[in-house]
Amino acid sequence: KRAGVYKQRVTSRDVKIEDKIYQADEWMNTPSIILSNIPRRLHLQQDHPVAITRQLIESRFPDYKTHNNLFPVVTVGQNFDSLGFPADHIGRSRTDTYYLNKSTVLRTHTSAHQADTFRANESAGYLISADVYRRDAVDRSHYPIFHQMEGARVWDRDALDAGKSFAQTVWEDVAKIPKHSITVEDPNPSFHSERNPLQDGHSAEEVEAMGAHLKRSLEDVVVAIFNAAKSAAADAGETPDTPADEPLKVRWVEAYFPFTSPSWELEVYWQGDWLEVLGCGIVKQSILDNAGVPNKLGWAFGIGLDRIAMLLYWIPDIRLFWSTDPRFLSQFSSTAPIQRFVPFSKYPACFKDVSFWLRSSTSAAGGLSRNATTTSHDFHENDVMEIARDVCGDLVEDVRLVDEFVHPKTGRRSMCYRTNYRSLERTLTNEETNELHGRFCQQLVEKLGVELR
Ligand code: FA5
Ligand code: MG
Repeated sequence: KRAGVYKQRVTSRDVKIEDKIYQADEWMNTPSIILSNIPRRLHLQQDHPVAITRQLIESRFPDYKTHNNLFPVVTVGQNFDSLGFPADHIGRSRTDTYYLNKSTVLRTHTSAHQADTFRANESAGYLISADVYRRDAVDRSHYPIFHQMEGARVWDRDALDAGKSFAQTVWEDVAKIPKHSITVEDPNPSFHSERNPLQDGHSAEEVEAMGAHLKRSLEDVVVAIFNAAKSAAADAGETPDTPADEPLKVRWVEAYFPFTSPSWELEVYWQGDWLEVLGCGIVKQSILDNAGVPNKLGWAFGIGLDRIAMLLYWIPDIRLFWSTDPRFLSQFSSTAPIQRFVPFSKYPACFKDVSFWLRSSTSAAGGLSRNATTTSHDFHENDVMEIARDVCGDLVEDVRLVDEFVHPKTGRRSMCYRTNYRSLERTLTNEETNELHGRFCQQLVEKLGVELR
């Protein structure tokens, strides 16, 4: 047994997800708490804030074909290979991605459906909204299941009107996008030979035009969202941190994705900070070539719906989306104007620390597990996060590393994590938090082989 690698339910057995059965193998690392939430599909739940956010964005792309029911289990080929992820990309590791078996994962992003959707070739533009799954930190803005919307738009080089260039055709479409008057910072050139290169076969004029269409389309989305948020803020009355008349500020920054070039991210200035809301870029031509549409060129974006919904409604904790409490759900309506979420009373926090020695790394064999820079060879923080989720479900608000040191003589590494136990719906009893914490510590020992201090 490989030391410390978090191997949960590694025995060969069937995993049933709705009406489909998958054969698990030693790559299986998806806990039942994740599997049991797959049917929720919050982006389709009537009057759920994630669904309302999806509908608001869809309304800005009236001619795009929507796909909202794509199944979350995909192949490694769909999630990574088809998009040009290198074989050693960190995203492929079992510390970051939920596997059912060596070749089957829960999609980590909606881009997993890009190649298939381009291949189906049903429309010039499409939108895909779906639940996505990532092993990640535990805090108020991260949850192992969240929702993305993928969007893409292509133009056919072989189907241009007589006498019109590709770039002219695209610029005419740019002119159809509603104008806005917000402040957009976009200090970088549209592409850069080293940092953000053009692809072979794409001219500067073509990429300038598609980049403009992409950026104007997404600025339009952000304007629609923030206008809705601002009128909700105005309804709620001005507060010092949220002046309703504060102008919206957005900026474009250079980015990198294996499946687009050039690539950008859009950030929004919100409550004193720049917040990343989406990634996008010019689709890699190899993806369109492999999808049987080599004559098409276009752009794609991926936006986090939960994050947008949190901004739109002022939802303070991402766990709330999963609540079935009517005090939460009754506050949202797809037909009424957006109104700011009114938190029901905040229940007390309960902090508990756990300190432990990591297993010495001499027994680590490498291989499947990846290493966080701050930890020893066979330890990954996401394993701690997942044990917390597994034991505590939504009763854990936050888990963070508060101390770490290496013993000067033995070379062993000690870590201390602080867990905040808090329910969104009620006050937890002392017995309950003690019991949760006890089980959390015990699972750390059993699953990670650490030694409690
Ligand atoms: C992607 O997932 C790319 N597939 C996006 C893309 C699509 C790029 C098409 C180019 C073309 P990223 O991991 O940055 O990229 O996630 C995209 C968005 O999802 C983020 O900007 C953010 O809004 C949201 N997001 C990412 N991680 C989380 C998380 N843990 N919780 C909530 N939202 C998240
Ligand atoms: Mg990102």
